[in-house]
Amino acid sequence: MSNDRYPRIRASEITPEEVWLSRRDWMKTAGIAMASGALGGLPALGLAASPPALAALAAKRSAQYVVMDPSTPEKDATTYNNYYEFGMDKADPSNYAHTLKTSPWTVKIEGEVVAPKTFDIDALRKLAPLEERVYRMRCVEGWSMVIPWVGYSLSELLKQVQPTGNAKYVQFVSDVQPNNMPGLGARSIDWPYVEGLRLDEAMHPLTMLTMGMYGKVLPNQNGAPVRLVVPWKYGFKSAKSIVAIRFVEKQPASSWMKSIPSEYGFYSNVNPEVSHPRWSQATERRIGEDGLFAPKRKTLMFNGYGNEVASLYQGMDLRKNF
Ligand SMILES: Nc1nc2c(c(=O)[nH]1)N[C@H]1C(S)=C(S)[C@@H](COP(=O)(O)O)O[C@H]1N2
Ligand SMILES: [Mo]
Repeated sequence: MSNDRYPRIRASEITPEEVWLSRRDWMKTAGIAMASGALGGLPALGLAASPPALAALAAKRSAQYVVMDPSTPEKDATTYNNYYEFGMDKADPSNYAHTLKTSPWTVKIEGEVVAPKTFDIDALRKLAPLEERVYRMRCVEGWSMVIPWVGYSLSELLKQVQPTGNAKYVQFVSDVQPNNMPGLGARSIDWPYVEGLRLDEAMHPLTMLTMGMYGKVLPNQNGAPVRLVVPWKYGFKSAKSIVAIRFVEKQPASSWMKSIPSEYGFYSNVNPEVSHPRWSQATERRIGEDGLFAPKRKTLMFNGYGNEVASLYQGMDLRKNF
């Protein structure tokens, strides 16, 4: 599949972080309005409204899965987001995602399973004990955060539906709400946003079905009411606002592979040795901690989760399977 007929992705989406930020700085300096309403033609949906208070979501802190790095300030983790259904600017999700309708909410488990089931969000919150896990997260754009998530291993849910012998992969489907998502018009992605994992990756205990962060339910901009978190892969694997989980036999489509297959592979493991075709992945900027010109951190293989996950890829060429 070729992508060269016409550019489907806007520059703001694909430029490395530094370039994008300096462009924003330039726009600020030049006095160009930064509100998305002015830039992207999005309606100014309640920009003045204060964010709704989020309900607490109590969880026991995991004994196993807490990284030592200090957590990213909540303010940064909830205002610097990628959620393209709400626009492409980092501030768009926090400005616009209050229109996301998160109740009622169900997640369908379907495909190659003996017992297909639909769970509503209350059932999901009660399905297994909620844990707080502090994970390192790394976006393919070159920035990272450390986030205290609330949820449990996705395997707790998947094992309840008994995958058949044909199930080799799992696909995750985000919601599409045409009236509530001002970013859908961009057409850079073929909605709904979809992602996929191999079955053993989906069943790995680190892979988390996530319903909260910072001790509260997920804010809409972070993927309310339920999302995936896969800490050893680039952030785009962690699909937000999931409505369906499908067991499939063949490697499923993922939105970024469909958009730009030459740049985004199925595996998307964090790997400092495999550069993105247009920028290095050797280092990262930790959001909230470092200034734009502060020294960057070295990116770790599998985002630092090699002890846990390297065995999943034994014998695979991780340059080919990027
Ligand atoms: N449905 C959906 N899920 C998504 C995205 C998106 O645009 N739409 N962006 C991905 C990307 S690129 C990243 S880096 C993370 C960001 O998660 P955060 O905003 O909670 O940090 O969400 C991922 N999940
Ligand atoms: Mo990302």
